[in-house]
Amino acid sequence: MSELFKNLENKSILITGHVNPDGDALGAALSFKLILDELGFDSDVCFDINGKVPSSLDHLPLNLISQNPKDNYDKLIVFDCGNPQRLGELEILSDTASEVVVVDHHIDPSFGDVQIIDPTAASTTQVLYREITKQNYEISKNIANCLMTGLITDTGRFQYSNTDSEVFNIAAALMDAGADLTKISENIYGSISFNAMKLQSEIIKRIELFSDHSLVVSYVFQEDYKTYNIEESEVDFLIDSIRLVKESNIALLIKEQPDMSFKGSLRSRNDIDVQLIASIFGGGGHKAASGFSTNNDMKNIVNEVKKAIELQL
Ligand SMILES: [Mn+2]
Repeated sequence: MSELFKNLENKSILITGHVNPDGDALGAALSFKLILDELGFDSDVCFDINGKVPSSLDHLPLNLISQNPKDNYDKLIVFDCGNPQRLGELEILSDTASEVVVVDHHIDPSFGDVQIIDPTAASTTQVLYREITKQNYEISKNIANCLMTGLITDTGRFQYSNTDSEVFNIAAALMDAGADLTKISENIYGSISFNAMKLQSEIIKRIELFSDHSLVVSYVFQEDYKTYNIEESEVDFLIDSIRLVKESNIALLIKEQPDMSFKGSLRSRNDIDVQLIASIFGGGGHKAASGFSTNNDMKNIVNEVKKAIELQL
């Protein structure tokens, strides 16, 4: 029996994942919520979310997310989250719970009484899928859509180097279970609002190429959200536009925050490990995709990233 399905009786259960959850964290948490509902176990799903979930993920059953978690839970089931700080405001609940189960594909998660972890897996939904099949649990169409969302987003539509034959086998099984690949892909990658498209052209105008480091950088400022009347949660796709530059291997998008600090998104398409680069700012993620927050200024961020690239050349 999968560890994930043990000790669920008579427990108050919180299902959660990293702050500002992406398609993988949401897909894993919501599919597991649907399973617990079907099995008749009570649970809450809650995340620390600044603002809104991006509309590119609104095909997921976001209505299952509760806004107000209880003060404490017996058990936390945490998806796609490498350390307790990444739970944001919910971190306290991982201290008070008597059991924390972590299901993840980040390298070496630093917490969890039970860890179901495979850093070689492409997505957390892939790790979760294996546990579900161990259980011989039949996957419904809704669950298949949630699991597929994590698979699509964390493999960049089955294109990143983490895409292996197991990923396609799981995707095929999810299609058999009714997952709507076309609808999910359209919502995630083919539905950019007009304003966001205009903002994209501005971000592309600002792009800089540092040839010596095969690095492209662009910037999003607070002012842009006003000018283009767009939510901050709607600009995550911009990193995918700038990373297309042929002369670059590393892409960096620097986003100004309301408190004048900055967030950085990093992508790599060669052996350079952007998790190592993000870690100099206290951030993290994966080898090919990572992020960080910092109070450093923009010039300093670019310089630090260049230095970190040099160390890996
Ligand atoms: Mn993930």
